[in-house]
Amino acid sequence: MKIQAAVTRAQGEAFSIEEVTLSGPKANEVLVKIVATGVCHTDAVGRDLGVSPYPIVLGHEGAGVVEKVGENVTSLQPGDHVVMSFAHCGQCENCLTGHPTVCSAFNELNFGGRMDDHTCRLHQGDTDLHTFFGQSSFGTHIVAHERNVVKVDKDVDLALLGPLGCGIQTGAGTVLNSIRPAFGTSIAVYGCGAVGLSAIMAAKIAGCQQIFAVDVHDNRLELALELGATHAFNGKNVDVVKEIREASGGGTHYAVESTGVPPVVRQSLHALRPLGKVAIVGVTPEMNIDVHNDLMAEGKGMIGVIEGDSVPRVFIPKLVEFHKAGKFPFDRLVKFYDFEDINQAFEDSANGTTVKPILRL
Ligand code: CXF
Repeated sequence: MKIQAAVTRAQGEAFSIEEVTLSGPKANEVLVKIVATGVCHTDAVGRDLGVSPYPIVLGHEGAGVVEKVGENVTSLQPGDHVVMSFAHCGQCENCLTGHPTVCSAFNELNFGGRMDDHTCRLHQGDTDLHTFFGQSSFGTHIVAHERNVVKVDKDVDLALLGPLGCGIQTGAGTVLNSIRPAFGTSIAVYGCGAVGLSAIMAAKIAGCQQIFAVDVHDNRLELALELGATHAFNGKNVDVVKEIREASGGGTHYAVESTGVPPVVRQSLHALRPLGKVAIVGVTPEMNIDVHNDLMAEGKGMIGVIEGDSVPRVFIPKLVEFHKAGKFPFDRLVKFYDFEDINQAFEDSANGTTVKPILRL
C-alpha cells in the first residue's frame, strides 16, 4: 500500500514527508494505522549519528489501531488500540527470563534497519527504506512484529500513549522495575526531561519520602515539583552534591541519571549515601569517571538500565491504569504537533521548549 512517511535519506538531513510503499504484514506481524507518535532523543541520534543504515524511516513511539493481522497472529485483531515498543527476539535467555530490554538481538532488531527476517517493509521504487526499532512510526501506517505491539485500553486518548513505548516506560520502569525503592527512602533524579519526570512520578507512586529533582532549566524544575519532587535544584546555581547531601542527611538511597553528561553522572554517584545505588539511563559519550572510592570504600552501586527493564506487554497497561486513576499524569509532559511540523517538533525538543513532542498523523 502507499503511505506517507518521514524519510531520512542521509546522516543529519532534515525529515522529508514523502509517499512510500509499505508491504506486509507477513506471518506474525500486524499492520497498524498510526494515530500519533512520540519524538524521542534516540530518533535524533538515528537522524544525526548513523547508528542505523540510511535511508530510513525513524520513529519508535507509535500508537495506533490494528488494521490487519498476518498469519499466525493470535494476540491481536483489527480494531485493537495498540502502542508499539522496542523489538526483541522472545527466545534468548534474557527474553525468556523477563528481561527483553537486554535481548541478545536488541541492537540488531532495533538499530540494524531490518525486520527479524532480515528484510524491509518500506520501499521507494527499488530502494529499501530501513526500519527503526521494528516499527518506523514516522509514517501513516506501520508493520510490526506482534511481539512488540502492546494492546491498550480503548478508554484512554490513544494519541497520548505512544511515548509509553519508550521514553516514559524508561523513566518509570527504571524506578518501579529496576531500582524498586523501599517505602520512605530518598531518590535524586538528574535531568527533568520525559525520562526524568517519569522517574519522579514513579518515585512518588513507590512511596519515596524525598524526591530530589536536578536540572538546569527552572521551568522543568517547577514541573518536577508539581509532579512529585519534594526538592528541586538548578545545577547552574548551586552545588548539587552538597545540597542533596545536606537535605537528605548524608546522601540519597537511590538516584536516576538521565542526562548522560559525564560531570552530572559523577554528581549522581557522589550524592549517594553509602550503599546507595544509581541507575544510569542517559546515553553518554565516552566517559572516564573514577568510581573506585565510591564503590569500594562506600559500597555504592551503579547499574545501567535500558527501557526501564520493562516487559512492555505487562508494564505499559499498568502505566495506563495509573494514568486513568490520576496517579501518573504524563500528559503534563506532552505537546502535540501536526505531522508536517516534524522538524519543528525536533527543534523544540532539542532546545528544551517541549518536554515530549507528539506528532499527530
Ligand atoms: C534506547 C536508549 C539507548 C539504548 C537503547 C534503547 N531507548 C530509547 O530510545
